[in-house]
Amino acid sequence: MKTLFRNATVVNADGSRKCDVLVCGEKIKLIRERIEIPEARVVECEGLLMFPGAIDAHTHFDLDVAGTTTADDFRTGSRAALRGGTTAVIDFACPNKGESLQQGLELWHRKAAGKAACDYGFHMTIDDWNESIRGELPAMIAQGVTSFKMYLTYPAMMIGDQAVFEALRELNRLGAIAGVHCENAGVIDALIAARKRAGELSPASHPLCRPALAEAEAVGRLLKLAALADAPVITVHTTCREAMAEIEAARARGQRVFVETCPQYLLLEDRYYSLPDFAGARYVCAPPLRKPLDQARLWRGLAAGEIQTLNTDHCSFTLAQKDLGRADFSKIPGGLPGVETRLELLYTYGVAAGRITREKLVELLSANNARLYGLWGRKGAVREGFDADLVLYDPKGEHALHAAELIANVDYNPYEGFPITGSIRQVWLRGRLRVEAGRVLEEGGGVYLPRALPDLSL
Ligand code: DUC
Ligand code: ZN
Repeated sequence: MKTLFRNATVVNADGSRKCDVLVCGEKIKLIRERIEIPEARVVECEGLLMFPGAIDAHTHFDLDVAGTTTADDFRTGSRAALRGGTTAVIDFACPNKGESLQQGLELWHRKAAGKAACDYGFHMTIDDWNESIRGELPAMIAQGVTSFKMYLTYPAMMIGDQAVFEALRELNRLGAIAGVHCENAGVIDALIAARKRAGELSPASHPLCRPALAEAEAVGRLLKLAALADAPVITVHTTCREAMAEIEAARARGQRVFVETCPQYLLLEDRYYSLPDFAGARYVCAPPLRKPLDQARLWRGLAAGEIQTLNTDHCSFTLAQKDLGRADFSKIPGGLPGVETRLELLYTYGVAAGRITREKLVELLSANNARLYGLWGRKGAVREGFDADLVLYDPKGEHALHAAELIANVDYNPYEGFPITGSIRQVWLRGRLRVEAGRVLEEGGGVYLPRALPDLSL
């Protein structure tokens, strides 16, 4: 099957041009100013932007958290991703306590296989460190898992300094990389205990127990461990000025640090935790939402290339699930939905608002994720030979975001009522039209993406 996209404004990280794009089967075959193929089906793209499919390198589908399971599994989460212009996700596989990485990987394959509507890969969580886990790393890499996750918080998941140091060193030796959740566990536990003793049990306590400095302390510690290990590292869901200062200092020492942030840290604020009627619970996530000055710092970081990727940390819960913490904020399952709205939000509040260029949008959502996570050559650009993962974006018109329209398995939208500039007209996955005007046309169809080693030349 040949499809000819006519008169598209193709936007890549390295520039935009108006041209025709020929897709044959699953791949982009030809990009030229004018292409004539009489037998091809023609998609007229005049007035539309063509972005490469977005990659969301931070999702949590079908994950057990705080005594419950995320509302979105691979079926609902990946459909929502596709509807939002994301054609590939990288989800965090996590072995059950005491099980091997291989068992964790097989568990995640079972969760995703046959259900995913977009393509998918896995990071692997290292929540324990011993010779057996060290010995499994080459097999993970051979199976296309080339990035790993470690936690400096959450008692059930976190590992100590020696483990982080040794793991960073070993991953670097193998050419792989780790993303690390940075918050100081001891400080957080002490602050939670104090709030509980004082009977301050509402969601308003949540950000007070996870202050920006507790994140920055862990970022600083991680970056020093990474310097000692002589290893590159990724700080995931980075939220605040203090953490950015630690990153600047590490880079000034000559370290390679890759930084991720998320739309919620750019667009939502910590004052939401004090909303009446337990509404603050819907914004509980870790790290928590911060202040407008932090948002401004992150926007500046995106524009200046200090932050390389914008992913969602999609970890959705229904309002009934958030209610598990009605009597105690520390029991509210942490996480927000976001996989469905990221592209439109970044287009609106980044590109249309003049904070970033449309090429930067592609860099943040597609190109850098593809390079850092070993998908370049296949994903991340509208280029000859790459997968025909294409988003046709109509920059005209306005609409507002509403929970009722989301197809993710959630009954609220953290961005309720946010105005959006333009809209996603179509989403193509490997040469197949999969989303049209907000409707997902087919179930399933996503394939596993074994990933190459990271390209650290971003
Ligand atoms: N933070 C969240 O809010 N949810 C999932 C995991 C995490 O780190
Ligand atoms: Zn996460």
